Amino acid sequence: MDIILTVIKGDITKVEADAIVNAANTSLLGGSGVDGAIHRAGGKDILEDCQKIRNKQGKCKIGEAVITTGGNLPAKFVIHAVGPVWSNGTKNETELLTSAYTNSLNLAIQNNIETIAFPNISTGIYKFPKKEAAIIAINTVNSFEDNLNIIKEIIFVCYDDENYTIYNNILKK
Ligand code: AR6
Repeated sequence: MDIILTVIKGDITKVEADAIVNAANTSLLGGSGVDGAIHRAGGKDILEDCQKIRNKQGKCKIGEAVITTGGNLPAKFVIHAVGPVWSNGTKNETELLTSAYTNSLNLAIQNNIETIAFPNISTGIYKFPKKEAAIIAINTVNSFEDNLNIIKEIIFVCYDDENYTIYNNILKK
């Protein structure tokens, strides 16, 4: 069955999906941008889960992802994915951003998540060029194979107008 792809403009902390994805950093202990917004809106249970994960496995590597409760958010889970910092394409940024999306989707399947919402990972503070990041995000989810047919809908949540326009233009084609 095909996965439905949706693009919306808005604040991901308000999205009623089974899981929302956080653009986290390797510390998993919060930050600014969407990470700050998720921890603020979701409350202390999210940070507590992150701390437990830190105690068990240490930091989260770039391109990897971990899952916690959604705390007070409408979403049941938060998947914390760590995207790469843009360094002019010299540090495997494309592969690492692809992995951040793929590992998030794999965690979704493992947790029976049917609807998952992504922010535009790495395109804020981490300065990944927005158009390239959108192409990577869309190609990665389009080529992702969910043989168990668990994921029903993937929502791209764009916060800024520029990303929203870019996503709509790519998906129109
Ligand atoms: N809902 C949806 N998208 C948002 C929201 C929101 N509430 N707030 C911002 N965005 P960024 P990064 C968009 O900087 O580039 C943090 O400090 C924003 O417009 O949040 O991956 C972490 O702890 C942009 O398009 O994440 C890391 O240290 C996108 O989310 C670092 O920033 C990602 O921007 C990660 O940097």
